[in-house]
Amino acid sequence: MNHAAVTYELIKTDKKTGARLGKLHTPHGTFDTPMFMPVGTQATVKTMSPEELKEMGAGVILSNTYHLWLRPGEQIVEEAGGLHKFMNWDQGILTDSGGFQVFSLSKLRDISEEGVHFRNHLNGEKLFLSPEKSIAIQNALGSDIMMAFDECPPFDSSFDYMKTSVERTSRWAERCLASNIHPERQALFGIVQGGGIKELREQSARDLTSLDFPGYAIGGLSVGEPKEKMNEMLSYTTPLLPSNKPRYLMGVGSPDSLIDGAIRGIDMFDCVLPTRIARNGTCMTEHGRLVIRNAKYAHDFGPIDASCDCKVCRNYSRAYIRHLVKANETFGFRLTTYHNLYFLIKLMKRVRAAIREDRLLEFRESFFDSYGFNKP
Ligand code: PRF
Ligand code: ZN
Repeated sequence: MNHAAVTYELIKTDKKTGARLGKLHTPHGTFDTPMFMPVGTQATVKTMSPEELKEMGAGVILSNTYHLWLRPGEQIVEEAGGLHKFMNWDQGILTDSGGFQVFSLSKLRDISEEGVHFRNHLNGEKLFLSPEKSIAIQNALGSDIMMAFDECPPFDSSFDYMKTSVERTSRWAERCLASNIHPERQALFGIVQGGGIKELREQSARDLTSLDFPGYAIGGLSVGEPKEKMNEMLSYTTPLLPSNKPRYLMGVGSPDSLIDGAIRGIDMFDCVLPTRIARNGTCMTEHGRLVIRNAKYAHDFGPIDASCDCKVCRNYSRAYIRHLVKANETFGFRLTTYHNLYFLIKLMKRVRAAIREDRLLEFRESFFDSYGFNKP
């Protein structure tokens, strides 16, 4: 009997690639992997109701320690009975630790061994976040999967800075593990850093795997480096991680990177991309990105994507959605968001079917051709 909050069941490894078919068992359900997790930064996946998320097949959603700590405050979420009850979501929730958000949202910050001093991006107030504080907030939120408090340095940081940072992130990871008061119902994942430097990725993976986390994330990628570099680092890093634990690539959600990540043994992904581009009227389709504001769709009464069977594509036209988006009507953004999330959730289903049927590389080839990634 395994009493860990979250466990990974490996069903099949693709012989030609490193891709894995598996199941993630959590206190709020079991989810097929590889999977894409929609982002609900402020305890809502922007414009979507939990009922819609369930209907489209979302399993685990992501939320943010940093945002919920500042507003409404984790005590209010705890008083509600935890984040699941607060937002009426009975499936999985993963919370990011706040480290990455401090680095991306706050210009003024001061990192020390103890933690990070910075200013609230909403009102300028002085704040402090540490491994212990991040875990205390995540324990109060009650997420199924908590992330360790890490530093994600710029990709082009010097070797010396990157090494100092990786070593501190490892010490922080140990402090995070020691301060989790609910290990039986909240799993804590470690985050491998090391930028584009193999030696440091190896050091980071070695440090973290020796701490025996129930899952591992790969952080510090998709931060502006070329895609080839990200794939090279993934090919190098995933084999350093134990095969009986889930692997999560943080902040990656473009269709090509989801497929290329799965090929390299990644099981979980999250990204604001599908929801963010939806809110400026960009849709993901089988034939690449479609900018719904474009004049050429004014008289187009066909669906966003003829090969999509989502409720938006079954009921609403490009011309109608274009009108709503141009008129800044909220309903337009709900429709594009629903379609984009459905598209990525279905893409992961297709990836899983391809792994099951030993045709992932062939699927990659035909999807890339159709989406336009193979164009010269
Ligand atoms: N660390 C954390 N969250 C993240 C990242 C990271 O490196 C990234 C990098 N792509 C996205 N979100 N904690
Ligand atoms: Zn659709």
